[in-house]
Amino acid sequence: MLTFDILTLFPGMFVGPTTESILKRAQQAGLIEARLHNIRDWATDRHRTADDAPYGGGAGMVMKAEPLAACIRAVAGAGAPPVILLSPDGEPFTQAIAHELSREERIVLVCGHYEGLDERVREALVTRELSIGDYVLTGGELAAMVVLDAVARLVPGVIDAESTAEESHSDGLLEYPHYTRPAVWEERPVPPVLVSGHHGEVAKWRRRERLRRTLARRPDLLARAHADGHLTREDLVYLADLGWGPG
Ligand code: 58G
Repeated sequence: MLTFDILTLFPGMFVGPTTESILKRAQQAGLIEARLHNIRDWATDRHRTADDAPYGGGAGMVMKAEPLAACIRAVAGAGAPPVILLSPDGEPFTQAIAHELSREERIVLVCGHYEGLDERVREALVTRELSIGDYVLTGGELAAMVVLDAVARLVPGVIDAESTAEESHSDGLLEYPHYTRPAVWEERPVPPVLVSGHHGEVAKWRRRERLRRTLARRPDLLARAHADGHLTREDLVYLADLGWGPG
């Protein structure tokens, strides 16, 4: 069982993603749990203030240290789980990090808002900072949902084990193209090899499609896959035909 504790000023944003489809089923099956905590509940003043103006001046507001710290401490407890802040300044989130996090018992996800949070909370309580990509969002919630989804689907039992082992990025290559009925759609036939019944030929075709696509779209991944020993001699022969060579 993997528990996600999500700290946010807007718990309602998580309703759809956590109450529909696969994450809903995974929670019902007791494989994961997503618990929402409203940071504002930890503000102690009459107006339940969670933000304030920045010292030194400047635009926007900053999340106050006390409510956020109280919330993190109450939720993290004694177990010392990873406390992850979603931010554009974070380490790039990858499939390898998703795998690593899927082996935790508990993960605390902190969603910042406004211009950010008081730096002292980051120093004192945040153990890891992740970014889902080089763009800025209005809050960390959407980034937290991306991490939640990518990690939850790797927890054993959440989805078919075969599809996570085979998929794009676990061996560093992009996926092969998929087809289903009808056999011809708007004059476009399914590649004949897929309906031939020759399983060996299908596997070979799919491997080549993956190599071809990765070369065309993400040559950086191909170089990495080679360095990591994911390419066979046969792969290298095919890639040489396409004009690719390692370095
Ligand atoms: C410091 C600075 C702490 C994630 C800003 C917190 C979150 C993009 C991503 C913040 C985000 C990403 C303020 C609003 C971060 C907060 C939040 N934007 N690329 N926005 O993963």
